[in-house]
Amino acid sequence: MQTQSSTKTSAGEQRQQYISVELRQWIVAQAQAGVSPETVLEAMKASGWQEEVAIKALEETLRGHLTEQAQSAVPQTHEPQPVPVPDAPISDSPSKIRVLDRDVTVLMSMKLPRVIVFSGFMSEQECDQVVALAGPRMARSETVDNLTGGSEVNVARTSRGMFFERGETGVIDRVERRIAALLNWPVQNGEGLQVLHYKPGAEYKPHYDYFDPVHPGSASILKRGGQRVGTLLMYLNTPKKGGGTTFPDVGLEVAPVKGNAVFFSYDRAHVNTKSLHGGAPVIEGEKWVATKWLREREFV
Ligand code: PD2
Ligand code: ZN
Repeated sequence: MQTQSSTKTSAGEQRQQYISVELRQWIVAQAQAGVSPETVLEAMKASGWQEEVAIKALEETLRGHLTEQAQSAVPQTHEPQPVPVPDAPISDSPSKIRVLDRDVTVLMSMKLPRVIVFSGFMSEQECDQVVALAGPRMARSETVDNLTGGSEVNVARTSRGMFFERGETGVIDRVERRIAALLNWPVQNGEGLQVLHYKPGAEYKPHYDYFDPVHPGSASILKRGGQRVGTLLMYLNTPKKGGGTTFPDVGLEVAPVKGNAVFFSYDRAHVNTKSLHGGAPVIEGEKWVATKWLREREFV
């Protein structure tokens, strides 16, 4: 789903801006993290989006998202056939798994929903590196702010999410290879790593990570590599209070601890996977996480 908008710049030349799937995902992530549409609009304008295009992208995306939420409140009837999913080699209950360059500890696992919690998945240094790389990108509008002279824009408070390209830097590439090795799933099937930053009060309301096939926007998203079948959520810091990852169907809450990761899979786009999950409000401190979504096939 890629909408193209054509606008005129002040110089009068024709300029085209694309509303990509990534931008839509980012807008939804901002909304779910509690960032107001006005704030998101300011961030988009500051990073070079024409106001009318930005408003259109926001309206379309949030309207679509609300429809999706309303539809997910309706009991699902059609249950798709299960497909193969990523998984870690824990059938013989190892306490540690050697994953390329690291020993990763298995803290807990459950079958339904399929959830595995790992400790020491990333080193402290890797977490800090990813936050350091992501931070300026979230604040990218500061640079553009200089260009536009829009001093009223407070970038640091607005930009809360970003995506890396797959294999974009050394540390991103290393972490992605580790994910692929741990979960026995090709690197190519992974979406670019997403980083989210939550401040106190911000949360990510319970949702499913798969795309609901009944949603009109899903068809084009699914063309890029099929369904999402698994999520690895990596905690890049430890909030003082709150910010756990919840699985409301089974009353599970995973504590966000720096370097740890929670994996969950869903072999069909259906509530029976019990993969409903959310990010609980941060109560004190802040929260940084990186999300890797895994697709059925190569993500292009
Ligand atoms: O930040 C989280 O805890 C969280 C919770 C639910 C992140 C996601 N979902 C996600 O990135 O999909
Ligand atoms: Zn999620």
